[in-house]
Amino acid sequence: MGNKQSSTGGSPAAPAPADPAALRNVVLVGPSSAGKTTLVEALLATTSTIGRQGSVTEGTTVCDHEAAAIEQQRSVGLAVAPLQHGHTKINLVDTPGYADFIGELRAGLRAADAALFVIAAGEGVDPATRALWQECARVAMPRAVVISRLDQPRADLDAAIAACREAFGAGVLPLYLPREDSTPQAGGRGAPGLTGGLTGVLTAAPGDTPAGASAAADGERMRERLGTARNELIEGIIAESEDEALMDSYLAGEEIEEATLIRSLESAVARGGLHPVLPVCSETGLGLTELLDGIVRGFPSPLEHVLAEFTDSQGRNPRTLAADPAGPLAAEVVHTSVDSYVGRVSLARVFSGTMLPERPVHVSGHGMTERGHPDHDEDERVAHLYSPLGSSLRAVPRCIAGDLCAVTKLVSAETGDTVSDPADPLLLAPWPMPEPLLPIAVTARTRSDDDTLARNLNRVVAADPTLRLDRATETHQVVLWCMGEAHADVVLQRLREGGAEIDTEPVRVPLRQTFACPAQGHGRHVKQSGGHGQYAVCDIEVEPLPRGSGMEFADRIVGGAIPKQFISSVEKGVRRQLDRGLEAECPIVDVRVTLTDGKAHSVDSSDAAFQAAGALALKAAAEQAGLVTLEPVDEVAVHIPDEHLGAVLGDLSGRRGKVVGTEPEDVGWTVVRAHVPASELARYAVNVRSLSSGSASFTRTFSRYDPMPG
Ligand SMILES: Nc1nc2c(ncn2[C@@H]2O[C@H](COP(=O)(O)OP(=O)(O)OP(=O)(O)O)[C@@H](O)[C@H]2O)c(=O)[nH]1
Ligand SMILES: [Mg+2]
Repeated sequence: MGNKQSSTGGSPAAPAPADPAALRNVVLVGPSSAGKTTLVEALLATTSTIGRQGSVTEGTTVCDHEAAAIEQQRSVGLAVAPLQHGHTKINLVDTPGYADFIGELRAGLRAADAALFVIAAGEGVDPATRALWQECARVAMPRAVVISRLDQPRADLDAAIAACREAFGAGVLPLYLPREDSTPQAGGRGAPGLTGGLTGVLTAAPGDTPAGASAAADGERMRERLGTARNELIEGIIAESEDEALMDSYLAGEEIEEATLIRSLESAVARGGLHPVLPVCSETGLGLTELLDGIVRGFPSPLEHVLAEFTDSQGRNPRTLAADPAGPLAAEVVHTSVDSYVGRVSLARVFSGTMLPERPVHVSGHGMTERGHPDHDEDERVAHLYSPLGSSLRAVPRCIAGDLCAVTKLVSAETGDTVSDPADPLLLAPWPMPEPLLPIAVTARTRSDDDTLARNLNRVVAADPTLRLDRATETHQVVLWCMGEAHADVVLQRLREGGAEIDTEPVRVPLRQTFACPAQGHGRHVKQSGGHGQYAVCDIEVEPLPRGSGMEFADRIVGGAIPKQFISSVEKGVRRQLDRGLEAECPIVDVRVTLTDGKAHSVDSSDAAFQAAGALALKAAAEQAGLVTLEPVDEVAVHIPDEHLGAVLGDLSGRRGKVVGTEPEDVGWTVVRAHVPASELARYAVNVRSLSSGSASFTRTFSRYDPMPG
């Protein structure tokens, strides 16, 4: 939420509806630069929620308030902007379009009941855009398509609609169309018809003569176009309708009432079968009111959102809840930020019940252990309750089922946690978080930077569930696993907050060594001059074992050459030396060490002396055999569109990768499995993206250690 928690000056008080039917939670999804943040800004200005429309390029928007967003001139995190349109409160949830920030998009999908899928009129539908559409489809998110940036020279509304229909199916149908306008465009910019306003495809009477169409030919063309669009839309609505009476009257050629059509449109959108298209231009204001009307009339309210199952905090007794303000409290933390002034700010979507200030709550977080977030169940207290507007927090008296609110100082609350009544603790399984695959090693320049780094690390990790912190003990590095370079830039910027000098360094991979061949070693630790002496002698044999065997210790002492209690001392000494390693200071693995002989002294032998002798024997054996360095090898699975298969295979062989299989996946996609040394994968997250125009993805899991060449 940035660091300027302030009231919003002249803007109206935060709306706080009492009925979920008067709410719409709408997430904006779409590729980077589609104009989502600008559209939120325009909608806020047009409803007088803010006094003046800010701009992304000037860094003055409500949603892109974080320093990293202003610098990168794109959104880097989810932001909420509520507005009031008529009697409805619309919570706009802006998300970043860039692939690195997919975690923020998923959180936004969780917070909302419907999506505006925003596409710039001049751009086609590229693989990254299709991937975003799939993200929405995966969670069955109802969505409309917004064609934006219509004032730009390359803008072509018809081409954009055609591209969307081709990519997303025949359910993509215009709800509004621009009126033809014979007046010349200001400065000759943009698509024709931009200044004439919009006509509702459903609401305009078929013979309506559009305003501004002075030429009869224009009017005729427009009528035809509207007529075709209207028929297509009505057919689309009827096809998606489950109302047989409606279908019958349509087939009988009866005129269907507008109110019935709009009701049926809303349920077709809610079911996900129909995606109305709305043209907008944030620059000129075209289509903004129509979009707000469309959201109120054509989008589902929280009452229609079928909620996932809640359980008790042990994962038992599944329950179905509804958006009932009088029901049991059940909310989910969809976003967390840690502000240097107000501390932790948890953005919550209330699914059931009503959240009130100054009340105890139960916070449950389960199922994120692998990501470094241990299971937790805590009773805490909500202090104040806020409605966020970008970085500003405005106090509200309550937050009912279906609404979004910000809660400060819930110290244990992490993104994905469930907030409920301490008398009736509930749990909702978190949504799947993406796997970060780009490791960045960070170091602080000075001791005081080190303190700031430690503080900032906690803050940054708490606020970002897509980030994984790995304090790699073997390589003595602090490694942050990020989603990609843009995410890494944001993470570094957050870590440097407060002026800390933080550097990055190449990520080291943890190497191992093993014996090249069998060898023997003699260890003698004898010191008998003055005082208490030390006496230990041992002989060992060391032989290499297959990969992954670890270390085995065997005792072949006969006749009590070393007393029993010192045999384990030798083993301890050998094991410690193996762990410490020798020349390269990396652990020695996959060996069997056999103790064959030795000598002890009745007074001077001790545990410590035999440990030292064991270590010396191992060193001697290693010198005789020579050591082989082993490197970690991962199994990667790369998911690629077929047209990029050749490039990805060529690149894998350049990384010493061995392909172990290629299988077809969905139509046009292949999954390649390969074994690749981890040292070659440090920047694979970046490389694979550029090899495939951003469409490929991959997973990696540790496979084994293999000898390093040369
Ligand atoms: N001319 C014109 N420019 C626009 C319009 N909408 C957005 N832009 C510009 O397009 C660029 C990208 O807009 P954003 O609103 O940041 O796009 P976004 O979809 O939020 O992008 P991400 O945050 O990266 O996902 C900015 O420079 C905007 O000023 C529009 O309607 N007309
Ligand atoms: Mg944005």
